Amino acid sequence: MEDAGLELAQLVSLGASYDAALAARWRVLPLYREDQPEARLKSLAPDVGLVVTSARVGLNADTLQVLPQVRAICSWGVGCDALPLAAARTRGIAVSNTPDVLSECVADMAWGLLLACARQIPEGDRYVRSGRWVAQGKFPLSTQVWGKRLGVLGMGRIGEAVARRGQGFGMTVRYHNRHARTDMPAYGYEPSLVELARWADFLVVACPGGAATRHLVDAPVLRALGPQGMLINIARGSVVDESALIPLLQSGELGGAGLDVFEHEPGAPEALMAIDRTVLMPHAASGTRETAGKMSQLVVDNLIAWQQTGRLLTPVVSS
Ligand code: 8YV
Repeated sequence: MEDAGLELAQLVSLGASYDAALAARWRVLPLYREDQPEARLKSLAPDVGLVVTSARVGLNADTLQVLPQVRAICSWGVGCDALPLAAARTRGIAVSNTPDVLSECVADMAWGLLLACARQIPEGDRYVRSGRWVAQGKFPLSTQVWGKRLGVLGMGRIGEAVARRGQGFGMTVRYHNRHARTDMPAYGYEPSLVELARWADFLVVACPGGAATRHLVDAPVLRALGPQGMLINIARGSVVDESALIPLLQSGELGGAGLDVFEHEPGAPEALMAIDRTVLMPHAASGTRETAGKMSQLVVDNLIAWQQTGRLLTPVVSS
């Protein structure tokens, strides 16, 4: 037993049955019931040995600093940009996330946004509901999807699931990554993101967030994607420079954008809402009942594995 007697601080609920599974094994502090869970966590400091959080809620490095007993942080979600990875590494604290189980649903959402943007589905829906179909007649022509060029920024597990769907649509796929992947001969590697954007009809952002990728998709990349091109982001808002994106969409120098994530969440800039060629979602790409359950189960399984073996099932390996 790695953690006999340790307290487990829950900054987020995993759902009733998963919370109960935790409470059956550990002394749980359900801090998600409080107004300011992290502030409360700081005040409880000394006895907390395990922390359950999420990709969105995260954990601050300065909170970790006042928690001397913490041995493991288990996060719900794949993104690690809100987790104190450097501080955890220095102190030998194990950190897990929930990769793989969400990749297919996130890729589905990328495709939902891509199809919605290209075929103008939300616009068509508004056209029908507002009576303009009857009053004004035929809906304007939209953009073909099948057989087009799909660019993927970040060929990780989610990028791969996005690319696989592209093959079903008869698309040619290229990607940009820090390194070319030798295990993916079907997809072309493009060392320059601007060149990938110039080539692509649709550019899907699927790379991790954080300082290393901040504003990677900037004005030159968006200009290269061009008036017929469309940007899809299911990764992190921080990867796209919104102050460059908005004027290019307004002027028509970029064809459209399907966005599940934004620089300042919750919420999206009014300017993006005012543009017809955007499709906006409230950071919900992984948000299906099925996947949320798998993510919660994986958090519980990570904690049990850590308790029984001292090892996490899906540790975050930070570079
Ligand atoms: C989650 C996500 O909805 O996994 C991630 O990194 O962004 C989403 O799947 C959410 O952020 C988890 O808290």
